[in-house]
This record gives sequence, C-alpha cells and structure tokens, in this order.
Amino acid sequence: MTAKLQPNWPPLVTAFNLTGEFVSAAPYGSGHINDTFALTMAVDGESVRYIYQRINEHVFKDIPALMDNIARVTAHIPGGLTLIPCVDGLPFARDADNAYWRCYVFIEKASTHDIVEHAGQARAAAFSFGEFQERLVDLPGPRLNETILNFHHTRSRFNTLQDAIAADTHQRVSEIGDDVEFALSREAMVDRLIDRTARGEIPERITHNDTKINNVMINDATGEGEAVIDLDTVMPGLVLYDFGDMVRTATNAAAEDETDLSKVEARMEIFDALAEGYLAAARKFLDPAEIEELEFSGRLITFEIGLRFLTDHLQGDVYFKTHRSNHNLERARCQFALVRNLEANSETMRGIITDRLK
Ligand code: ADP
Ligand code: GN1
Ligand code: MG
Repeated sequence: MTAKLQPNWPPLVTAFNLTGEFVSAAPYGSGHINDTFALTMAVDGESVRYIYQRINEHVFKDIPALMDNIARVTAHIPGGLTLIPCVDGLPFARDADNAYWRCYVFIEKASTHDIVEHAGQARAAAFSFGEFQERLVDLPGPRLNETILNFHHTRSRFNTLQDAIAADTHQRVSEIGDDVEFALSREAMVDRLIDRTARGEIPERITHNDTKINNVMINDATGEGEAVIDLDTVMPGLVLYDFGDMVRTATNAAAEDETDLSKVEARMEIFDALAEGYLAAARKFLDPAEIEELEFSGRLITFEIGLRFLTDHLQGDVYFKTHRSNHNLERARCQFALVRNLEANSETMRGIITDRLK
C-alpha cells in the first residue's frame, strides 16, 4: 500500500488541543502501517513538534476500540508516549474523508533504529519492552480490546498462506517455488505455543505484540530506553511474541528487506544483550515455561512474519507499505534466511539464556 495524498492540515491542527501557530508538517519514520508526520508549531518563538498519525483503516477494523486501549495504557504508564486529546475530549479526530487521526507529544532527543548498531542498544530496548510488560501486569479494568484478531496465531498465518498459494490471484506462485517449499517445510513450528497456551502452561498477559526494534525510542545522550511506541497492537498476548520479535529485528545484522542474503545473520552478542536486558526487567514475573520458550520464540516470530510477507506478496501487496516491486518477497526471503540462521544457533542461544539466569 502506498502513502496517500498530503493532508489538509488546518482543520487537523485545530481539532487537537495544541497551542501556537502551525509552521510545517512532513512525512516521518519508516513504519509499514500508519501514515506518520512530524508537525511543527511555533509557541512564543520556540518550535514545538508533534507526531500526527493517520491510522490505517484497512489493518485496524475498530479504531475507537484501538484508541481506547492506547488511552488506557498511556495513562497507566505516564512518562512514556503521551496522547494529545482533541478539543472535544476524544483521543482521535476525523478528517474530511472520515479518516482517523491521532496526535502524540514528539519525543525529542531520542531516536529509533532500524538496525541495532551495538549491544547496548539491544540491552536498552529489551529492558524497555520487558519493563513495559511488567508495568501492565496490574492494568485495571476490563480485558483490552483485540485490535487485530489472531494477530500472532501462527497456525492461522500458515493457513492463510496456504490459501493464498491455492488462490494465486496474481500468478506469482510459479516464480517462488523455493520460498513456498521452505515455508511449508516448517509447519511443525506453528502450533507449539498455541498448544502450550491451550494446555494452560503459558499464560495470557498484556503484551505489545509489535516489538520491532524501531518501536522503542532510545535516548540519544544516555543510550537508555526512553519510551515504547507504536501501541496499536497492545492487547492480550504471550510475552514470547514480544521477545521473539525483538530477536527477529535486533539480532539481524542486515535490514529487514536485505536482498544480499549472505549479510543476513543472527548476531549472538546481540542475542546475549537482549536476554540480559529483557530478563533484568521481566524475570520477576515470568513463569518457567515462558523462560523455556525464549529461544524458540525468535525462530517462530521470524518465521511468522516471513509467512505474512510472503502472503502479502501473493495477494498483491495489500497490507504492508511497499517501496518497490517484489518488496514483500524480498522481506520474506530475508526472514526465512534469518530463520535458518537462528535454527543453526539454537543451542548457542539456549546456553546464553541459561548463563543469563545464573
Ligand atoms: P507504524 O505503525 O507505521 O510503524 P509508528 O507508531 O511506529 O508507526 O511510528 C513510525 C515512526 O515514527 C517511529 O518508528 C518513530 O521513528 C516515529 N515516532 C512515532 N511516535 C513518535 C513520538 N511520539 N516521538 C517521536 N517519534 C515518533
Ligand atoms: C508492521 O507498524 P510496524 O511497521 O512497526 C506490522 C508488524 C510486523 C512489522 C514487520 C500492525 O509493524 O506486525 O511485524 O510491520 N504491524 C502490524 O516489519 O501489522
Ligand atoms: Mg512502528
């Protein structure tokens, strides 16, 4: 999906509770889902920035329910991501096309990173995501809304790929035999956590569910985690989905869409830093079964996101934003290469976790 036209800013600026004069707004960040803009206001001669997001309605079917989750979570964890309410009190506004918009305080002097540069960043990010889970253990009120059903139900993701292969709506299957073969060859992985959850061995908790490494802001000066962002999928889930996506996105020495697969490698020193940071924050509330599956979770989530990219390629690139032809295919291939590498390193990772628990 490609980005839509430039928004009409004046009504959006007045809809939210901002002070000062509008200066400028420009597309921002490298997220695959929402349309994100950095907007600058002038307040007494100073520039003040905000993040504006047009929320993806194709992906999220009930945006008021999603925003209700975010309002509850951000209120419970003050000091992180901060929503600016509308003048009418709602946490979102609609534009002339009826699209949904929200506004956040811009977190200054902090950055997101698409590729982890050193172990310190991985440790800080993993600590932040672990601490985020820990702070939500006592969230009051009813169960959070499920903003995307079966989001991390890997069996359902696998079956959807099989359906997309059978339908082959864009006649692409014949070109990707090796990729399809790889995907089908790993079916044995997809039920493991679902089955353990059904047996009551692994608990449901409130989790982030999209712990891509660029969904945490790292303080530029201290190198510590500043805030966990991108809260659209905060909902009931397994902590393993969160740890797994950290492994997928942080250990990879290459970009998510790297086409030179010889560069795709799960860096073990980064895995070690993730284990250290995550356990420092989360160990106090984790169950033994959760700890047992930490190593597996990285392979599983990398495989799952690979399935989703491949499915989107077969369906004609309708879900993730793409920037070139075959972009989703390239992303899928990169994920599958990383799965292979994680498999080869599984014993090493188990050893690292054991050592980090001592
Ligand atoms: P998407 O769902 O499309 O990934 P995100 O919410 O992750 O959207 O935002 C996209 C990018 O915008 C982030 O990776 C980050 O760089 C930047 N961003 C988001 N929220 C903020 C914020 N409050 N302050 C500063 N930058 C932000
Ligand atoms: C999307 O929103 P963003 O870019 O942080 C996606 C994740 C995928 C990720 C792959 C709601 O995350 O599930 O893992 O792309 N988010 C949604 O890069 O589908
Ligand atoms: Mg994001």
